[in-house]
Amino acid sequence: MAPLYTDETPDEVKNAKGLHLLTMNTPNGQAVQILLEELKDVYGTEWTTTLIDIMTNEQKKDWFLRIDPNGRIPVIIDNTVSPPFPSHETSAEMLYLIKRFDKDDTFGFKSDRERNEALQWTFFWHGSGAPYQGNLGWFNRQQEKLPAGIKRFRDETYRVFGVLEIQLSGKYNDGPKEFLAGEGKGKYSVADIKTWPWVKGWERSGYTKEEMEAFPHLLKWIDRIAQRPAVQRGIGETYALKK
Ligand SMILES: N[C@@H](CCC(=O)N[C@@H](CS)C(=O)NCC(=O)O)C(=O)O
Repeated sequence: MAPLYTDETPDEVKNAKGLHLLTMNTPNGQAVQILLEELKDVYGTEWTTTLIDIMTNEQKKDWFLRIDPNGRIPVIIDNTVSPPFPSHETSAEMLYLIKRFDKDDTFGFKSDRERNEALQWTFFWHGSGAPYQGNLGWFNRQQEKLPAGIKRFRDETYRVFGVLEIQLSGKYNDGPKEFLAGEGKGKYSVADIKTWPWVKGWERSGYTKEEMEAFPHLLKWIDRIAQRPAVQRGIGETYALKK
């Protein structure tokens, strides 16, 4: 089997003994950072971290592509198994982490029905949330403004915020929910952790307070999750690039 690490691989990556995270403090990075911090609070899970400055294109180098052919962060490598197992794509990484390290299903579910609900909302954001909001950011940052591109992704992102609002308001179900998946008021899970780092940035994405007033349950959900110590650590200083 081709080796995962080569001479080019940074020492802190190839010498890592346990779980190792390659990340940058972006919404995708934060999803995995938060889950690891949550697992630490419940089970004492340990890992080491390498911060990748994506602006330098380190993630496009050969050593990185060997670990993640997509050349993007975040990536986790489980060095506790032989050979070491790399996982890319936030949602796949989160599902790997809960399968291996969340034995009590604290951030997942025991029942098939609820587990599938969590998958639906995780995939919803992976496929229909993050790409829209990410592209909105990209179009917003361009010097040359392309109104059709901005409008397309602005409208779609606003629409998917509305989908989350429908779910959290429970208007077609049994009343308001505190979290996206799970019976009754729902339970904080990987589905919320996947979604929150993006949606919390609505202001940065260019939406006004007035526009967001259409989503009162979503705004409360953002605040509810922001209170968690693991969430605050997961988006905090530890993950800031040291210049
Ligand atoms: N679908 C991927 C997206 C990962 C992604 O787009 N990561 C961005 C940062 S948020 C990145 O690495 N960008 C650098 C690049 O495109 O080279 C996931 O969910 O993990």
